[in-house]
Amino acid sequence: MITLALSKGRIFEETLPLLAAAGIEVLEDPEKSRKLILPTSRPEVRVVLVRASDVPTYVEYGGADLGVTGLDTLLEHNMEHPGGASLVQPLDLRIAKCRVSVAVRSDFDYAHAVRQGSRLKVATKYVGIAREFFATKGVHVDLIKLYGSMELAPLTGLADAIVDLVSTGNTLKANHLVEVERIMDISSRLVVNPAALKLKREPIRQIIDAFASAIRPD
Ligand code: PRT
Ligand code: MG
Repeated sequence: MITLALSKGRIFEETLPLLAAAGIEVLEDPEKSRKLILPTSRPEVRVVLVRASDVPTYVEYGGADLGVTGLDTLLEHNMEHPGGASLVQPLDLRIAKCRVSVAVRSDFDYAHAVRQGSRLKVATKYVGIAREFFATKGVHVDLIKLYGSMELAPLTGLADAIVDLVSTGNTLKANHLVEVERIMDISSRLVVNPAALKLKREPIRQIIDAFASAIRPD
């Protein structure tokens, strides 16, 4: 049995064409079914649905043989679990693209605050990425960990800035926030458990090769 960990939503949707290239069709719609283990058209392959931020954990500890996860989630996972068994990362799937950026209220003078060497309050789900970014820049920050709705933090005075994912920029605009720094570009990665890759080499290689052949260039 080969177990693939996916999260519902954009990662699931954008992985479907790659699965199709591997001859794998998921037999149930996760938006309609309550099942967390989904059978596929290949009896030896199943999909498990987990929280996006749990995909690296499932694959690292062997709850799944492989998974699809955003680079944001993968980097943050690796920073929170140093010394964890390293995941094999054979492919950039070029799906679920976005960027990690710093955003502030449109009336906040970020450049001035940075020049002044002010201490910035930064709210984010990406504490590891944010800490490294501001440390490299030489900006002192107080990091406030949030689990969602980061956009609210500058509007309520909880923080001066946020570090969050941006794709179209519409969410920032709707909340009167502006992007002031682009930290990194993000896409989703295939991750594989190293022991599974050894034990189930042939079937896993076949899936990696099929995914590779189906990656779309920009
Ligand atoms: O929701 P949950 O807490 O379970 O997990 P999650 O939010 O991490 O999962 P999900 O499915 O929302 O995101 C999974 C992955 O998709 C992320 O880890 C990214 O790698 C990738 N991705 C790509 C995005 C976006 N684009 C994106 N736009 N993830 C989230 N967003 C959010 C962003 O946080 C912001 O709130 O969409 C909003 C901004 O979108 P725009 O288009 O208005 O800029
Ligand atoms: Mg989400």
